[in-house]
Amino acid sequence: MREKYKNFETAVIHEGYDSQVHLGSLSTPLFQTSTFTFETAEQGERRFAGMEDGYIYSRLGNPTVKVLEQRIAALENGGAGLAFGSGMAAVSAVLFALTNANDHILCSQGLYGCTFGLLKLLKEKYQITHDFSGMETEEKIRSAIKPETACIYVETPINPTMKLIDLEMVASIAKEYNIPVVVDNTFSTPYLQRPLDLGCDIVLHSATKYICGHGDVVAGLVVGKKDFISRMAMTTQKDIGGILSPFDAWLLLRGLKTLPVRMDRHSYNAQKLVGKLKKHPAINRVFYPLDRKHKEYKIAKKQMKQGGGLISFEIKGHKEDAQRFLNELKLIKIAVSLGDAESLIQHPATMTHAVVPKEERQQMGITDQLIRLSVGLEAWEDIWADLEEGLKVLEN
Ligand code: LCS
Repeated sequence: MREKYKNFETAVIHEGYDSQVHLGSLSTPLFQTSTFTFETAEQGERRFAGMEDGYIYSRLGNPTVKVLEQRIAALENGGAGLAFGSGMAAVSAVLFALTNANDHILCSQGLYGCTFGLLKLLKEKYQITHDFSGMETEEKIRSAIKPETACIYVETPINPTMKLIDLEMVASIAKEYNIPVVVDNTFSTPYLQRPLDLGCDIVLHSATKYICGHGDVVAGLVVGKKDFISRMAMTTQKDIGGILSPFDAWLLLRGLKTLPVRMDRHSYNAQKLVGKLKKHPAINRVFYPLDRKHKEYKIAKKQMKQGGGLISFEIKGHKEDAQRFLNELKLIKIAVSLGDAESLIQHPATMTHAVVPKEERQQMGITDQLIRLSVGLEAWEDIWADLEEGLKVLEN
């Protein structure tokens, strides 16, 4: 892909759109329509039969959404893309497409809370089982693969522990067994990490986060080989129906243009804050991919361009101390979600990962002391001043 625009920073602005076929409109036109008219009944028949290209109904495709799908496909270096009404709509459409009743899914040791919830649902309703693995070594991956393993599903960095998975290693083993590897690339975005280039098969996003970047859309994106994406478009998207609205696609196209600039700034701010947090006496441990002390620093170096905008850290004390600290913050907002211009902070054990039973949560590394910070685009000095002031409550 990306033959048209070699550089990411250019593709993110131009890919998939030609202003000259839209009356010269610089901004992608918003096709805010549910349906498309046919010139004749015969034309309608040909479109439904797939004998003629053209739009039919916005659940089956929309020109504004299409630009976004082509753009993300190019940025991830994949064959085709598909947009959804939320990250979870994207995750569920992919898992429904890849599995049958009684199959097995091998997962990274740690996943976003609702993805965990979806796995539980698949198990209860269709006996689709799953296992978690740290995937630290080839042996660990091999021993976790079963004859009925239908896919390997990983987040890296993992939400919210910031643990990493070696994508090249997982992909090369999965190839031997002919098992597709799905990567949730939400935390990194294609600017920092491109799983398909490392041999993985499908990449997905909660586009609600960095792809949007402005906290005003809930959306999901999937990129993979053309035939897989076409199959999904006609089954687990068309018939389950979790599509993206044209207006939200338009907002995502606008947000996406500044992705590289934003990610550079998020990463820079995060690096500065990691240095400060590590030295603070009220903090036990800090987790950030490109911190030299990170357990999987080598993996981060190998597969990530920069460390991104998420930091997690453990405070000294108990759950109540974590909550007292959050309550002291003024600039940084207490909120789930991430990847916005505003710095956001949350307590995973009682918020994003509250649905995960305590024992499994602890196996994943989500303690009551763990806090996740989504570093915004503000001056890092102001973010640090707020953190430092808030941390004082733990010193008394
Ligand atoms: N994958 C990851 C890694 C996520 O962090 C999220 C949402 C999703 C998928 C689902 O995407 P959504 O449907 O919300 O667009 N993560 C959230 C979080 O950490 N805080 O709030 C939502």
